[in-house]
Amino acid sequence: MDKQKRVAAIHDISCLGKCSLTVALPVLSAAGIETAVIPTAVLSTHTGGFENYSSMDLTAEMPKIIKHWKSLELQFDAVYSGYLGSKEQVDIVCEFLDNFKSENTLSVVDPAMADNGKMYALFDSGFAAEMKRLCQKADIIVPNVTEACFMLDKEYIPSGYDQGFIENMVYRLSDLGPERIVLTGVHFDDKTVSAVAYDRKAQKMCSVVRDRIDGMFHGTGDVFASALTAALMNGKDLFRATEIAVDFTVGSIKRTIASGAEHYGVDFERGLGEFIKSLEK
Ligand code: PXL
Repeated sequence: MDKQKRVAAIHDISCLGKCSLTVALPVLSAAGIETAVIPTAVLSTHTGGFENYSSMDLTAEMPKIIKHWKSLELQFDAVYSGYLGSKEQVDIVCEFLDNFKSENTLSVVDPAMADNGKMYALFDSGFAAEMKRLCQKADIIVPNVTEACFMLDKEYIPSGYDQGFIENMVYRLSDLGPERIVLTGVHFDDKTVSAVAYDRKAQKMCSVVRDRIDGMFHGTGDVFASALTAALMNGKDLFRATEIAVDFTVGSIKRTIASGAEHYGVDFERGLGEFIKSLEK
């Protein structure tokens, strides 16, 4: 039997709302991956669309967890980070990569901080420069178009851009350092949404295009990035992993709509079976 893969997932715990660690953990675990976690904060809900949420910052705890892990001489096949609460937490994750990233460790950074042209509630636009520092150290980054615009100091355009605009954006993101980019939420027109994956070494770019579904679905960035990481850890190449992650995310949105329930995040759970089957193919 192959050695089991181990991933360090560094995100917040939003207790309700299905994002960050409450998505990363089940998705990676279902994909057969041991998942160690460094929680960055505990919030009663995520900050998108809820009010009066509680929030406890865990910045002070993070170095203690990392110090203990160092003493255990752990090795990780991937380090997967997402929502970080402050510049200090970016510094901690950068240092974590310096300490734990070996030749065989993949670093996946989802610069979770913005969507639909706006930074999330607890950030100002200055935070994009901090996140950019972390992206510079990553092997793969998974920004949406808003996050990419903030990191590249580009004006956000919601839709209708051409292939050249997006290609240029992807090349500039790759110039920051990461060899592979997966840009999400790309609206080439009003009817479709694409994920654009680029592999600099292979000099290849590929778009996974699906029908656009209207509405705001929180946590889909985390569902996507977690599924992508899981697929890569299961030996899929970047383009197949992107396709698997897109279909898992789209399926989760469709189930959420079809069940008509008041949704606190998308129904990814009932797609896990099919997701695992797609990893086995
Ligand atoms: O899904 C991104 C995310 C993660 N964590 C928290 C958030 C958000 C998006 O709003 O608020 C706390």
